[in-house]
Amino acid sequence: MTEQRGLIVSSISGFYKVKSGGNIFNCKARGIFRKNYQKPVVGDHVTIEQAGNSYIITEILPRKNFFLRPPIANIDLILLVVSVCEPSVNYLVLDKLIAIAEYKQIDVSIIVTKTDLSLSDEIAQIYNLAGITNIFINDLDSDLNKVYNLIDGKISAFCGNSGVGKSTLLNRLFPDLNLKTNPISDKLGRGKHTTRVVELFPVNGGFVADTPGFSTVDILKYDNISKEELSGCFREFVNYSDCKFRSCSHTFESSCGVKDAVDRGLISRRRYENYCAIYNELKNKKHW
Ligand SMILES: Nc1nc2c(ncn2[C@@H]2O[C@H](COP(=O)(O)OP(=O)(O)OP(=O)(O)O)[C@@H](O)[C@H]2O)c(=O)[nH]1
Ligand SMILES: [Mg+2]
Ligand SMILES: [Zn+2]
Repeated sequence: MTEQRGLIVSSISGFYKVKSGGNIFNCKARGIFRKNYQKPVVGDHVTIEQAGNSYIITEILPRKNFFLRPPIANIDLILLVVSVCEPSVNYLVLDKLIAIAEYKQIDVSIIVTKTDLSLSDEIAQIYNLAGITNIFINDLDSDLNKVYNLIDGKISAFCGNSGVGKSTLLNRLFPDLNLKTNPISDKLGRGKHTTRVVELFPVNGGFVADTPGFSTVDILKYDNISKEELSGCFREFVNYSDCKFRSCSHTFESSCGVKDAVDRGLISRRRYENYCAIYNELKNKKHW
């Protein structure tokens, strides 16, 4: 049997599409993976082998990084998509996602949609101060070009709340994708969870992943960041960590460089408050 290498581009209830060379192979995973609590995910580099009329995934090659939600591996860039309204930005969720990306040392940027419906300087103010790239998508080619430049040659995952317009944006960037989109629900003002699975698409100069939307992020369940590691996941804090106490948590201590920077307007108060909220969640982790 000849083995060949490929990249998992989709996964639906135990069936995988693996891109190898110019072809797509429909595969199932070898039974041994489940026994070892391993599960191939989209973005995995794998080896596949023909077995009769079908193909099986025989090995998952080592991962550069891994996300449980959305389930995806080997990402170069995470694009966190938020909309100025319908639904409006949940900054706590956004800062959690940024922290997780920083923890995994994956490049992260923010893309802002629905700027035709409402104006918001807040997002740019907060994240420029933090040094996190944020792109506002208006009906201009120049804005799309900013995104093309960002994702060029990379494997990029578009992530964010349901209904913010991830699939719509991907369709604008790459009209051939023809992804399904849906208006948000009138009654609840929430997205309809239109995209159901993670899927990776080869595009000019890289791969893009569309992912299902979500509304909450449980950093405790999905990642093992310790409270001591959290301030390292807020990149702008690093410049101001000249605190009196060596192991300063930047929450209750006196003579804290981070708190001082917040008071002087050098760190966004919003980011800082979310840091404290996440810190407290992590602190209380043991209790349950
Ligand atoms: N006015 C306006 N509407 C937009 C914009 N982007 C997306 N929408 C609309 O928002 C709705 C939701 O868009 P989708 O692309 O389905 O959202 P999604 O993020 O893929 O949602 P899920 O697949 O559920 O996670 C659709 O009705 C889009 O037409 C925008 O920039 N402006
Ligand atoms: Mg979608
Ligand atoms: Zn401090």
